[in-house]
Amino acid sequence: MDTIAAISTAPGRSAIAIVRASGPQVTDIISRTMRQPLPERRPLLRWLRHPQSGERVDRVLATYFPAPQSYTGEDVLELGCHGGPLAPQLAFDALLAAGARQAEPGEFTRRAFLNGKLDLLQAESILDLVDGRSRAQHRAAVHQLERGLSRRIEELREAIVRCEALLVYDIDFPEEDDGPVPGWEIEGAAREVLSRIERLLETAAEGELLREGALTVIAGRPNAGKSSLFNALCGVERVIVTDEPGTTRDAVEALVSLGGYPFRLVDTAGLREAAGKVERLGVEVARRYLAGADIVLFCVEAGRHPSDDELDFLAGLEGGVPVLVRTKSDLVGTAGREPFAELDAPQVPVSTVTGEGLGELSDRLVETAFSGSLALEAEAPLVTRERHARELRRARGELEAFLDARSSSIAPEVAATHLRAAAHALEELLGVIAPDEVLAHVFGEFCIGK
Ligand SMILES: Nc1nc2c(ncn2[C@@H]2O[C@H](COP(=O)(O)OP(=O)(O)O)[C@@H](O)[C@H]2O)c(=O)[nH]1
Ligand SMILES: [Mg+2]
Repeated sequence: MDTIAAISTAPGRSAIAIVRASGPQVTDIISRTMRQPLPERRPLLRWLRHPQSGERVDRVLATYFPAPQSYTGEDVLELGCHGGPLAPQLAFDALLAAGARQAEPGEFTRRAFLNGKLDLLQAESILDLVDGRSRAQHRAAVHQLERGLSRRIEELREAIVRCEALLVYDIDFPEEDDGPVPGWEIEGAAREVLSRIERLLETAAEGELLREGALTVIAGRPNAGKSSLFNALCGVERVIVTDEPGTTRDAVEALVSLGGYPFRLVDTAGLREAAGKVERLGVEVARRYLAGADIVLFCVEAGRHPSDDELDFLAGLEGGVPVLVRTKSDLVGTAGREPFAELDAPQVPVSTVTGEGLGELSDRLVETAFSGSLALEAEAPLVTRERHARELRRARGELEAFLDARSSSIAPEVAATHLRAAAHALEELLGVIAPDEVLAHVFGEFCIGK
């Protein structure tokens, strides 16, 4: 095993930066770059020197974590050096000159995983913590780091292994019809695991949304107030707003956190040139996003009744759930805010001038996109990645095949192979068994230094 090093903090001007190394040569690197040895697990100020020239590189806060009590489970050296474009780079160069090599993306965490410091689900949660941009995603990631999902998967796996054990008994003593384990008990246990897997799979769609953000497409007639709404929800002046219809040239996308939940907000592209159906109706919409939309925020000025064309557009929506925004509510009195009886979508009067209704709108959006996670208790595990859903579906398929086999005349030895395969899928999910390509995929998403 060689020794890796990386700058672990983001580049740019900053008070401090962290540079670290992990591997068997760490003590050697310490003696080549510092004049005095470092005690274990106690940060001390030291001059870091270039191993060849002996030149002082930086005064650093150096901590030595001996294996196995470190992030990676190996010997680790962590340097808090000065930030900025140059100082961390020079400290890093000194570590390379002393025998380390540049770490691959995610290699520290990969080593932690291989040394049993964390399982694969925890490793993924670290990625979510680093990338997280909403409170809800952060909460799910912390829970996953605490092994919330891991524990649930382990329980399911153990339950399957128990079924296997009961079945082995059945195989060994087939003539004992009324032996200590009647067949229906094994099948009942398998059915119970199956339904728990299904419940977990039900969280997958929203778990994915928590990571990706709910795709929310703003639509409506030119001048309805779409770009103003986009800006108000983003909290910054980003999109050009004018009285001139059709000024938004391209689709604009922003990831925003509303009520602690992530939304991918999309404002309308200029569709003047592409005269499709939507255009003929006089409705602007970011069409290339529409098919995948989770929510369509439809803007109609307060006090104006939606035209038949607009109602047709809403009725023709295939994917996104409509939420009607009665824009420019500051321009009308109470009569102009009356909800349209013929629409059963949520309807919210909003003014980007006074701020009226923006809070209520964000509540409606959270309810519309994340009703499932709102209903879950805070500690319930969520399935957050396609990889998780894939392995759970595989386990589900094998359990179904097992139950089918048991209800036909298939030999118990053959039925048992389905239980083994179901357990195997959950083992891959945890990373107990981790094929290289799975690891490459998981850790390839990390940044260097993590
Ligand atoms: N009084 C008032 N005017 C608004 C409000 N929202 C937008 N407007 C105005 O309506 C016009 C069109 O807005 P814009 O956001 O560009 O509409 P878009 O074409 O749908 O993107 C601009 O003059 C805005 O200043 C609002 O809440 N109250
Ligand atoms: Mg616009």
